[in-house]
Amino acid sequence: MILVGQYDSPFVRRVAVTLHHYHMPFTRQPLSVFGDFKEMGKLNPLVRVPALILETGETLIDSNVIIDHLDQAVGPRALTPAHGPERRQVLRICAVSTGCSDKTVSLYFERHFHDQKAVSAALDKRLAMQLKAGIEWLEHECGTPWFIDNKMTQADVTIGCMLSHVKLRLPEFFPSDKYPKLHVIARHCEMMPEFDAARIGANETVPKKL
Ligand SMILES: N[C@@H](CCC(=O)N[C@@H](CS)C(=O)NCC(=O)O)C(=O)O
Repeated sequence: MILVGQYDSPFVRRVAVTLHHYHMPFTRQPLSVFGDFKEMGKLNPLVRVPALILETGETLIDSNVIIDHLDQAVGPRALTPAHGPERRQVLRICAVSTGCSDKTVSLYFERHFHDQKAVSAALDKRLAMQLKAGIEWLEHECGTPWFIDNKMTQADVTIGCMLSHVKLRLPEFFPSDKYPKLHVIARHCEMMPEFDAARIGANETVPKKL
């Protein structure tokens, strides 16, 4: 299998961590949605990462779709429970966490690709409020040592990847003196070998201009 995308994307990274956790071998093509626009467009018309190219040649897009496929392949070892209230709980937490990543990407791009005076103050404020509310909700719902009881699930993987991305792009939204339970999850995650195997490389970044 080939995982396409850079690890500065929390969506690519949650797929990579999941693949490592399941001990599924893969290689990576760290294409950029900016520098490799044309090549990416052949894999996903929306020019978004991640994509996963299967041995059959079939290409899966969207981290949720890819993880659903990996979960089916791995069976009872899946990080997302197969059914019932436990599954709905993990999926709800993942939805808020990936939503936080969506808001982080939007807010970062709004600031990064505009001159200060061209940034929409109203949009900036709205995105900031949504991101803050998402992180606060997660802190409120969070258990210990893992989000749900004492077992790592896809909720933890997704939150760990979301928080490392927030720290990278918009660190003021995850200060060290707030969100104590989420800081524990973030620390636990980054100590795991599957997270260590999916660290962001020095070249995996966003260009200055579109
Ligand atoms: N729902 C998608 C979101 C993917 C996504 O937003 N990827 C970002 C990278 S962090 C991207 O490729 N953005 C480029 C763009 O939309 O132009 C998923 O879970 O995979």
